[in-house]
Amino acid sequence: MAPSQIIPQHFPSLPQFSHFMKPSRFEGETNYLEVIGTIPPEVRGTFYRVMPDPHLPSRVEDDPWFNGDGNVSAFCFESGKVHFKQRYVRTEKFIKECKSGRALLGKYRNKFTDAIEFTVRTTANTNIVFFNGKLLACKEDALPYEMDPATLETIGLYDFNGQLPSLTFTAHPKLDPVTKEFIGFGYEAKGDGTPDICYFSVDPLGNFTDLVWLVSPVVAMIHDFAVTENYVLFPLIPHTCDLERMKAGGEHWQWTPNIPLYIGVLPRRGAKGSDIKWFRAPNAFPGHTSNAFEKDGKIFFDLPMGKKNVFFWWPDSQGNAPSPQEVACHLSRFIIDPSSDNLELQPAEILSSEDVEFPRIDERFLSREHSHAFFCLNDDTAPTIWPTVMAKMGGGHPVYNSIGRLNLRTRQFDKYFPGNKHLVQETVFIPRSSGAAEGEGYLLFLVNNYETMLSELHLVDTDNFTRPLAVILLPLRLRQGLHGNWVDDEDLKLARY
Ligand code: V55
Ligand code: FE
Repeated sequence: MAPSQIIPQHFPSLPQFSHFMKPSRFEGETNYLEVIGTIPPEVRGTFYRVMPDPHLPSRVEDDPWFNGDGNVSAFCFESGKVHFKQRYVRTEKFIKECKSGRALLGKYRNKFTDAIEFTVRTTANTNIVFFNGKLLACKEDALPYEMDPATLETIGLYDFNGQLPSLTFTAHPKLDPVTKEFIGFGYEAKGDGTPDICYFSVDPLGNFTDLVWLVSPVVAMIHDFAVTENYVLFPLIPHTCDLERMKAGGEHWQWTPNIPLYIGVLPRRGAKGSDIKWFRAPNAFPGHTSNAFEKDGKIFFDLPMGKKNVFFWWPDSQGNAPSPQEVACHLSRFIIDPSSDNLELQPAEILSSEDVEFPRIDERFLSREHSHAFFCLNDDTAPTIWPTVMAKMGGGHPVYNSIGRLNLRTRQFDKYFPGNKHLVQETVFIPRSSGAAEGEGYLLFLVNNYETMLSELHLVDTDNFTRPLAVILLPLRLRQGLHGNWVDDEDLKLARY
């Protein structure tokens, strides 16, 4: 790709840029969204979520969904009303491309294909998390960008006041609900293709208490992780990186079916890098983590897993990848003895036969034994009118038509169906009150409506799971996003000194 390459001023006719997936590219605000039903006044706070949303046509014709610019939506719930705001993260990439009026970034996580040299080339497009008064837009290839929680203005890169030496930071940090510690890591932490992992723990005042450098057995993607009271767990997705391939203009990631699924287990406190144990299971795709906890000296680790390459747009060395329809994930449970020297894991137990991903729990139980999990669900028994949806869907993203809830004690699985021309995005769980029982509260998620080609928010009471309490209508279409979080008004006040 020559730096002078002429880029068309329209998006290519490819699934990831078409129909509902046509970049939304909207910034601004709309107050008093239309509400059908009622929003309980005790639902007070802001739902933040982020979507990859290319602000300009890319230099790479078949650019994957994952490479779009982070565009952050905020839905502020106040006295039963909802106000909407949306703003792109002002990354170095976004700012420089705005100035030159054309795309400058090259392929996903391949700096050798860029038109110019960036200091930081992240799109900050994967998650938006709140910790200690800071709102952080995260992508795993760089440090997060801090944003103003009220205005969504970008403040700048955040390195925990100089305490984080890693070049990267996960998009899935965890908050221990008991100790209020913030736990994170970066991988490829010393640069592209390096096996170094930087694990760290931050106290509630923002001071680092643990920082451990680890070495990964393979340079593989570590998208999500899990924490228990005393351990951290790092599942490696068997997509591996090769710097030489990148220099030749190839992909950062290649599906590698001949390596095991590694799960690194490290004590959370006071550990050295050599304390990590890399447990092994047969090759598989570990998805997002649901939760992990300790019981009877063992670690229970729950996560949806797929047999096939879920990131089908990054094929194996032969160019092989499954078709999107072949990919399915089932909630699975590893039981790990952290004291064992036998690193071969027993096969994971399949906890439910439903096809699920994007697990969420009542995060007041994160790292402790939980009894409920919520998911995006692919329910092939539901009456979705697939020809209508498929014709307008675009593509290149996961497809889920329902929300699921699994009770881990009874194994009962409940389903919420948003409508027959609708798909769902990731849900968040909102406790009914700070003292409410586990799983008692509300689910809130975006719904893609393929009849109106607009977005909606559905608010569902966990006590009446099959019907929405409120449907909140947006006057615009928000393409498929990744992750988001509910931030309670009490916590948001931390940001308003
Ligand atoms: C994921 C998403 C990313 C990424 C790496 O969902 C992994 C997984 C939106 O970007 O860069
Ligand atoms: Fe993720």
